[in-house]
Amino acid sequence: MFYNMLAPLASDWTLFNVFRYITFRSLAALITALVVSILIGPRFIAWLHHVKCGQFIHEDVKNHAPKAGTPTMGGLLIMTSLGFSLLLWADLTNRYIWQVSLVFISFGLVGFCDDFLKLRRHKNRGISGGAKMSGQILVALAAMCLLYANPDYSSRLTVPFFKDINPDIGLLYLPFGAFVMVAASNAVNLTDGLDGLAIGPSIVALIVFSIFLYVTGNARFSTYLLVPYIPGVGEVTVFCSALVGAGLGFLWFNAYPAQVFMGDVGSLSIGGTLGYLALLCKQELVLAVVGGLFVVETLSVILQVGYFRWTGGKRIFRMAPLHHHFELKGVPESKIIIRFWITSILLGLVALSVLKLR
Ligand code: 57M
Repeated sequence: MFYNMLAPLASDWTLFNVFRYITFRSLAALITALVVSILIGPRFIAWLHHVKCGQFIHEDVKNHAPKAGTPTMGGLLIMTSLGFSLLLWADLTNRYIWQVSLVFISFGLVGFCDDFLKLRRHKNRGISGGAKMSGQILVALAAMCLLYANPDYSSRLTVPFFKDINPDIGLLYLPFGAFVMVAASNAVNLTDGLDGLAIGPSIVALIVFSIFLYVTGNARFSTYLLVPYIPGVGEVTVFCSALVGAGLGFLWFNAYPAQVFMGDVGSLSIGGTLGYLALLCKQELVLAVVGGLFVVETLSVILQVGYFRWTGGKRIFRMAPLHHHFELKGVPESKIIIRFWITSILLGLVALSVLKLR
């Protein structure tokens, strides 16, 4: 709103020029979302308690018992502060801002239905796995159609560290892109099992993608760093920064011991959006590096379930996803969380090196 209202005044008052800069608005968007979520957080959590959004806790991990009744659906707090910040600082005429916001809201809606039913039904039963997956696929395919129809987006893949390898996968780019989004959405959801475990690495990935998006939307930087130039997409940096702010504000309350969980409304929306951001800056494969922690958590589940079926009941890990394995080995929750964060920061730095090493 500020961009659309104040930037045109720059011709009369040069001071208003700052509203044109993506960097200035990104910083402002981050601070706004962070402050808003910290300010409204306590009331919001009290409201979640009031409407009985307490989390059902499984009995198989004993040290989670004290978490019973912690309100879930904190993703709505992230959504509110993100929306407020975007309305103030984003260029509301930019199509990518609307696309990425729609992706965020639509994945969030699928998660909301699941959370809502889990709370209202007996024994934590949400929507069926099939219905949830269909919802995610539908949203992802719709988003991919928008990208595919956009002449600025090619169906070529960017391969990290190899500037000359750009395979064109043609129409397969549609299902491939949808897979990236759905996989990212579920991977973040699987990781969301300890306080701050999902939001920390998500923030790291968002910071990395905000840098990629800024470069991709800038003609000079993209030419210098040999990444595809896509006009207009740099504005999504403002979205990423606002989400970083909203995520940090959520972490304020989700930090161990958590006062609120994000719920599927938070994990599915953040994960699906991370997938879309990777597609928007044409760094689809870099997502597997920056989101390496999510990949490892998901692989631990695939391996565990596969091995369990193959051997008729044996396990590789004490329990999957991987964070439960460490918990059952007696590693304190806060230690697991911090170590996972450190790993994700390292992976974020490796992902950023893609910009220069090729
Ligand atoms: C949801 N949800 C958390 C919270 C959060 C196939 C199988 C691996 C699926 C997997 C699964 O259901 N994963 C997706 C994970 C739950 O958190 C809620 O869910 C939202 C995210 N969707 O926002 O609302 C619990 O996680 C804890 N938590 C925190 N802090 C947070 O900030 O402590 C969450 C957020 C919360 C809270 O305790 O109640 C979850 O873990 O359920 N299933 C599992 O992960 C289960 N693993 C399993 O069954 N493993 C088997 C399989 C692979 C055959 C095995 O290894 O043998 C475990 N889930 C739990 N206990 N809770 C089993 C043990």
